[in-house]
Amino acid sequence: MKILHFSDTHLGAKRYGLNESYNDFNKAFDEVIKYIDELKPDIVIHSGDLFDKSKPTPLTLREAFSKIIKVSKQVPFLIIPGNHDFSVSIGISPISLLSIDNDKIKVTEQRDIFENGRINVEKIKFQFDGINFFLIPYFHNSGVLRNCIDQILDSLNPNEINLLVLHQIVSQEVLRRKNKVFSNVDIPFENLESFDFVFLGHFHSPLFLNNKFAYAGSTEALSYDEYDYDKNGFIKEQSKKRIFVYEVKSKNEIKIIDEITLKSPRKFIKLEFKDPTEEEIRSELKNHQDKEAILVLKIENVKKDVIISLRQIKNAFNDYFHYIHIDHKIIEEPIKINQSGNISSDEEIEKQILGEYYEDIIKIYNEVEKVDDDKEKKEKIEDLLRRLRDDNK
Ligand SMILES: [Mn+2]
Repeated sequence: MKILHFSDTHLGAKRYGLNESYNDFNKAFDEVIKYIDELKPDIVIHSGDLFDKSKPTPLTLREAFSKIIKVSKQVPFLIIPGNHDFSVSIGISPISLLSIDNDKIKVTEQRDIFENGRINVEKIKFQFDGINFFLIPYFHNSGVLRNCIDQILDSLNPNEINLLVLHQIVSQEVLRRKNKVFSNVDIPFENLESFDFVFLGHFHSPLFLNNKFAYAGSTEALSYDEYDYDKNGFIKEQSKKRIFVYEVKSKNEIKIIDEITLKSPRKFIKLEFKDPTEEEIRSELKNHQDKEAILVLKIENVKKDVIISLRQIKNAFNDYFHYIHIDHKIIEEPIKINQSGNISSDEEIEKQILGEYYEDIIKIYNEVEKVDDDKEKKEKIEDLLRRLRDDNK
């Protein structure tokens, strides 16, 4: 049996607030659909986060559903809701609409799988060609999840082939790579060893653990840190978005037979700087111009005055990239001592600089703080204020 596994398509997402990014997620999804058509697997697994939000727009719903229904006419489609697909209080996602009157699409929902406080294993188990698929919807509460898994394990027939589809964190390795070392694993993969293979969603980079736990990763990046980058700032080949095709021969022979790197995901370039001058940043950017790429400027130890020039750099180079995302950490300013020998506050320093204009400028500035939703306007006003201040230094 041939299984195609993909995950975390996040349809409807808008990355960095960019309208065009809506299409990026759709394009990646379409590319996967194209491969399903070409590769003709016996079954397709989507391990959660089909949508980015629990209430997708009618347009997002219609586009996704028409494509999945079309696919399901050729091949059974198994899918679980991820944490993005539903709100915990309702326990049901829009995905389950797909399975109404369509036994080629299997969806399991939290709302449907419990009876008298216990899980009804039959509701989450599907059989194809003598192979058992267990589809577990995302659980926010790891206690309930572990309980649920225990009940499935009790009912497992060890002579049959048992495959699990899950949207959770199963290893400290995932938390380490997400920089969330103080969070907890939902269920450790050691507790899942009785399954013959576990198809995972939730973590957005492809990751294998112990030969039988596989995160497919997302099909398009929500954030630049889903990728690893080489020293020139380009995405490393092995961290690119991909889908996996498995062949299930027997309990002990479940292997990848095809691994396809997606072509459509948006390019990212990440340039890192430590305590840079404005000129250093500008000359690096000139070497990397790419209108198709999102440029990430990651800057450590930036001084406050360089932040001002970062905005100017961003404006100057905007047309040379698809988008410029700046991620910076501000360096602590050294303590300033005023004339009377006391430590002077930021407010005092501002008063010294702005002089008689101080009150007026603060008034305008507070107004600016309120127009948070209009970033461009805000940046323009801030720029004007800065110029006014510099002229009066
Ligand atoms: Mn996700």
